[in-house]
Amino acid sequence: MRVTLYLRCRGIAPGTVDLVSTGLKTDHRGILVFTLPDNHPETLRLGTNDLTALNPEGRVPILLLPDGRKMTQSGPIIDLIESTLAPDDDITLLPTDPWIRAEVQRIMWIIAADTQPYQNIPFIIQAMGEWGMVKDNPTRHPLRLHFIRREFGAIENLLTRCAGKFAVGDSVTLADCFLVPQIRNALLAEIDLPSEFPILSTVWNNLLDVPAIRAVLDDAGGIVQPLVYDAEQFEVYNG
Ligand SMILES: N[C@@H](CCC(=O)N[C@@H](CS)C(=O)NCC(=O)O)C(=O)O
Repeated sequence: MRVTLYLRCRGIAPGTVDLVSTGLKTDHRGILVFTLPDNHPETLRLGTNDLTALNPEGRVPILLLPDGRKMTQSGPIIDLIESTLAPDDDITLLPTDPWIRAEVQRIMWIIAADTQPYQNIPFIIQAMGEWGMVKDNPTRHPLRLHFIRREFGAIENLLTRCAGKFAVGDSVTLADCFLVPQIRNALLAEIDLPSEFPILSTVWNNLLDVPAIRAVLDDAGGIVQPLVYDAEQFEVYNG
């Protein structure tokens, strides 16, 4: 979703980057596993729908270049696409001023490095089932709530100085593209944004008024992150 938000907010012409939906399967723990889509030329060429054939991490997003090279990780993918575009000072999602640019990147890194991996539901399900972590509802697990609250608290503090209408100033930046999916996850965890993180909540409401962002959220199932594990299979696994 970070990359999709970037593409839409940057106004990149549809078709410049084709978005391909992955397939999905569920493993014995109820964890959703991304697969290569049936009948995609790359799936047919590889003769498997195992996503690790394209990305050894088994994660999305993956950017396929026409010459066959593949890039992974949302930040470098965005960077690579941006480097192919003519500069457009009207739609810059990464400001040129060094300090403001670093402020944007700081929020991106807090989300990508310090928040998302620790609240990732597959990781939480595995830690409960295999490494003795306290058992609880995966979406509201204390570990998940802890990391979202800890890092959103830090971001709220930063926003007192850098936020305008959006996370950094009055234009949408990559900081917002990284925040949006994490906020959806916080809403799935039933975190009360307005009372716990009022500035972040105001920024979120402003982001929801941006048509490009609303369109991406609508395509992805709404404002709240939909459930991303098979609850029945999880019950069987978790006992
Ligand atoms: N740091 C990676 C995170 C990618 C990531 O975690 N993607 C999720 C989907 S939103 C995924 O593929 N999860 C599957 C898994 O964790 O096995 C990035 O920014 O691209």
